[in-house]
Amino acid sequence: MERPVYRIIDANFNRAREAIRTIEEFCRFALNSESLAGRAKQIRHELSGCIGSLDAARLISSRDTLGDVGVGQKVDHQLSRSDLFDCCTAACKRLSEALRVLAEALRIQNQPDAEKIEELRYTSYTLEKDIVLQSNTAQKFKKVQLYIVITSVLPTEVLFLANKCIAGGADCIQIRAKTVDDDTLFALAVEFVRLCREAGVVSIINDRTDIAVAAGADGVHLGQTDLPVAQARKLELAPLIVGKSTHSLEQLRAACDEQPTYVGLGPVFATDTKPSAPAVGLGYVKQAVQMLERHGIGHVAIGGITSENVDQVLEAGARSIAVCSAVTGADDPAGACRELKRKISTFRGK
Ligand code: TZP
Ligand code: MG
Repeated sequence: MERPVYRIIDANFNRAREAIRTIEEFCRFALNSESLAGRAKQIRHELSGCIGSLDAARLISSRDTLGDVGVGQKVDHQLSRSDLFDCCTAACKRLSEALRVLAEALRIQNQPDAEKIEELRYTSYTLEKDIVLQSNTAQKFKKVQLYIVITSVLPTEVLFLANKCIAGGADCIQIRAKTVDDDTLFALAVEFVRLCREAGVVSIINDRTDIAVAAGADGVHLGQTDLPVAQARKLELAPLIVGKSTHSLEQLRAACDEQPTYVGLGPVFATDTKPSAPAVGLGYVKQAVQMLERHGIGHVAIGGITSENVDQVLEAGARSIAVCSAVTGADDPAGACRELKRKISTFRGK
């Protein structure tokens, strides 16, 4: 191969390796995602494997940084980054550019390696997509402190309560209307999503990924017998928050493998809203929060929580609190939300 070809391969191998390392560090340290970091690592190793089959001595001897006319050439904003996500996004773009150049240059003499690099380019596009979806939904859910579940099946009541919860400062609201016809639920969901969006409140639909996606909701909440998380994700048209209920450590471990945006932990206390489920207790909340934080997955503690006992749940480590009857059954649902928010803020020392 001619020297310029070696120079191009050397430069773009370095560029790609540095970019994939930046992506890996973001997945590992910012997203806490073992699976995304593992996928980035795999790309890094496969890339090194491809380049390793070339003549390493010739590659390095062809390097001429001092004589490179491109060194130091900058365009406006080339180096401006607003946050780590921005760094990762820039690295994803740089990675695909470098892989494309590598494939073109390798094609001159080494068709199998060129093909392999092309495969890596496509693998990296999917990785970029999954990183963006995960970051976007995790960021949105991180802001949720008070999550209200509305179980009514009467559309006017659902919208009335949603308005009250918004006025009271709820950060996220879920519609849990299990016995409503699809057309009615869809129309309700559209109106509910509009209300929530205008107020900057996260909107979630229980059970029904199809309705959540069709209505443009921020997310769907899945129970143990609903669609698996991966299948729900196949339906998303925009980043979709996916929540998963758990009632035991065994279910929690399985949920960690599924990588939802957040996991429901409950019922923390026995509750008439879900009478069939035995209470999991505060010990479960404590253990689960620790395990989920290690996996970069959010959580919400749910079940029998009121302004009287919310401090115990916060003490156990819960950062997001879900409440149904203590708000929706209150004479003043907005006031009940405000009181819960006040307790959460006081606990956090704000
Ligand atoms: N999942 C676990 S407990 C529960 C759900 C949906 C019901 C929570 O309702 P409440 O009235 O806040 O106890
Ligand atoms: Mg369900």
